[in-house]
Amino acid sequence: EIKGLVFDLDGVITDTAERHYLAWKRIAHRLGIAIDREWNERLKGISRTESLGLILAENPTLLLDSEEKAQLLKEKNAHYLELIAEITAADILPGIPELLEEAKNAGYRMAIASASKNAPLILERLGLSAMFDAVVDPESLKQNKPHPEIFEKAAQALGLETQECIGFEDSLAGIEGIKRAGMPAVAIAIPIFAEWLPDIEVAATKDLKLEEIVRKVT
Ligand code: B16
Ligand code: MG
Repeated sequence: EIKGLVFDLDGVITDTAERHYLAWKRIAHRLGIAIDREWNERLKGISRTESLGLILAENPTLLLDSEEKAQLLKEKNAHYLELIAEITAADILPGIPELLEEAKNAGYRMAIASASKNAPLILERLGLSAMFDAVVDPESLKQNKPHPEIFEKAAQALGLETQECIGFEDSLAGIEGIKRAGMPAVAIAIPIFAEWLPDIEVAATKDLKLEEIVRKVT
């Protein structure tokens, strides 16, 4: 029986994925590396440090020391914080407020499993902090997505088995993590799949229908 819902944040609850992309694009551009939206798919759900690693790998002749890398990480986050400075409840993705409300009323426990260290701040700005019973601290993880740890911890924080939860993700790394955790997975707006397939696919958050999703995975 499904008793819990575990949500990714960026790209699922709110469109911060686009802002992460814009912030990274600026950093990449400065390094003479061109990235586009399609290339950016691989950064979704990936930690800040690992994201920089993937960008730098695009130009192996660039050799940066750890101080320079730390500086770039700082700049990326500063730029990202600028881009999210003005977000409000109006930036919650279409259909999400209704979905969360319906789930809450139906008694589902809900958690956030986001790789973002900015997740608590963003939830606060969206006015959604009280909606969730748990927010996994990404700093507490030994392994990042696509490892299942973050989803296992989310279920644990809700006092549930992973099989009792449904995971919602907009990233390939996230879908893999959810499936490896033993949870049914709902993919939102993911253009291509690799090895791990979701149980349900929707083109956009507005297409998420809670009852239908729960019915399909049980
Ligand atoms: P931060 P999610 C992830 O959040 C983003 O998808 C990814 O693009 C970002 O680099 C990562 O969080 C780390 O974010 O720099 O704010 O700590 O999709 O797992 O909610
Ligand atoms: Mg995401």
